[in-house]
Amino acid sequence: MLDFIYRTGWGAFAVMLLFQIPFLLVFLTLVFRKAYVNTGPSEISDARIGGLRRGWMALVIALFLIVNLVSIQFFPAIYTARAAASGVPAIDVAVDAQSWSYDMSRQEFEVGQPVRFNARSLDTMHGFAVYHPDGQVLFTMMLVPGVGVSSLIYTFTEPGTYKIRCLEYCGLAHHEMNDEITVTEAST
Ligand SMILES: [Cu+2]
Repeated sequence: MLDFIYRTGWGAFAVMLLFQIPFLLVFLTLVFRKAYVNTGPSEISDARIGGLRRGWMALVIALFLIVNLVSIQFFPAIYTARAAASGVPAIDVAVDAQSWSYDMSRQEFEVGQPVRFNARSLDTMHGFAVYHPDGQVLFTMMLVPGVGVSSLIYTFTEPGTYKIRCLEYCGLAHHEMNDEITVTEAST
């Protein structure tokens, strides 16, 4: 339903406005008041300023904790650790990225089957990003040459054809560096 905010960029635009406009308005109001309305020393007592400051800090800390606690489950390291701890064996897939293609040991999976992508780059910096059939990025890995294999466990929840794209600029044919994964309904 909200896919258009990912596809069209309106989501990013709205976030930018959300961050810019309220802060700009508060800043301009304060500057205007101090410059033209009340040019004398502050009339607010020190105690009240201290209270405002503590309240503001408490709000910032609460927001920080809430945003992190709610979103942490979407971190690859967290869902990979969860999948590993669940006891369901993951299927290992070797992914070798090389300018400008991927060599994968397997490209067909079933819904609900944890897949451990063991990816590395054989030459320069590459990305390994998996896209949902509707266009959203599910996860992306940055493959740095020389650091060995990076692993991530992902469990597909819907059948379809998933696009893979490189999201690290890697040379002239970077835009051609893509592949596909096919996910089918669970057979059991
Ligand atoms: Cu690339």
